[in-house]
Amino acid sequence: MTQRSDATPSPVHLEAVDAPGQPTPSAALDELYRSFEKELLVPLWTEIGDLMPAHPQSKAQPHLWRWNDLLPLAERAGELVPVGRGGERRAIALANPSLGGRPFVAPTLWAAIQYLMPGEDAPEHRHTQHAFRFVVEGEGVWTVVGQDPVPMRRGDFLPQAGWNWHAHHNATEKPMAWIDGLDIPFQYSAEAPFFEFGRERLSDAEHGTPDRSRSERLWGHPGLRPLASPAGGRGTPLLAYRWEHTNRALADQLELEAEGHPGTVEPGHAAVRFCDPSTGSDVLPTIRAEMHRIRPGVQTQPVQEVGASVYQVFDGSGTVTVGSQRWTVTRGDLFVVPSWQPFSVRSEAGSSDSDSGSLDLFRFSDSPIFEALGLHRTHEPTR
Ligand code: 1HN
Repeated sequence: MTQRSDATPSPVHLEAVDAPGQPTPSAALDELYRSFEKELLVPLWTEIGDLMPAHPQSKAQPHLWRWNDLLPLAERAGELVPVGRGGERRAIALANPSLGGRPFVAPTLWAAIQYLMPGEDAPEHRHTQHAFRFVVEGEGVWTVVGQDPVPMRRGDFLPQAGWNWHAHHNATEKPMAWIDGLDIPFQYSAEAPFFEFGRERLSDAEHGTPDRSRSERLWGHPGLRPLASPAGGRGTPLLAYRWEHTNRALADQLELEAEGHPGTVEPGHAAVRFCDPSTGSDVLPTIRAEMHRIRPGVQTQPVQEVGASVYQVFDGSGTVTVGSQRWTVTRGDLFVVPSWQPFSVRSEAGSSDSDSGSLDLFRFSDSPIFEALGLHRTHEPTR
């Protein structure tokens, strides 16, 4: 008696091909391949090219989403789609065109635009997925992480490590949009995620609208850590990185360079990484986040890196090259750089709406995953 009915088609499909490194096609080889299929066996010689490429070959594609297309759709969703238990968030994810229509911007990363109407609450829940918010425009939403209300404003970066309870509320008269980044596809493919619903309603205290979160009062002082608080856990204890600080750090790097001192990553290109003040490491175990400022007229060196990055233009405009794709980009636009695709950018002079006159790029990536496993590599082809 066989375990499996012969009528069940095998998911294994093997074809004899006349190609270098392949056995010569014959009736006997066909018969061997049919027997492999029946027994659910796949020989390495038919698969090795895909499984062991000379360098990473991402299934994801470089792709650009324009803020001017995303925002009106999020606004429309605000009119039509209530936010509440079950759906949990009015978040609309970027789907990489070559990842099968799943809400995955890259094989490891999720990126979405989220929208909250005046007076609305997004209910409390927690999940093992690590997350952050980044605000390209607007204000008025407080994200409440572990009962600590954290205001969100343009330029702020708000990380939130997995398994923290969180909810959001819009205390103002205006709707607000922001972007979310999470490691959902990574945890999905690793079959690791857990999720729990929290309380239906926040307390009055959590509906408060303080100017700074308790986490910032404890952890948000440059170079200082509170003695009473425990050493770093799984992700940063600081829940908001304010634009005022990020902006000053970038401006200082460029000023130092102009004065002849080191500090920039390459001429005309300042960059900072958001880090856990208790450890100095990445803010989240699976996600790295950075802000880059490129002086007008500067062209960055092409870089290849293992792992995917997603960028959002925070300010200014420029021309971005990812692999064989090239786009002109402006405020709010989002694009994905798949693993090992060469990336470079040119900042355009005189972009009218820029605060600094430069091109400011927010970046997040899955680099900490690869670094933790000893798989991280970068390559700068022209250096
Ligand atoms: C989530 O909890 C948020 O808390 C955003 O804002 C996006 C996507 C999938 C699952 C949970 C949030 C999410 C999410």
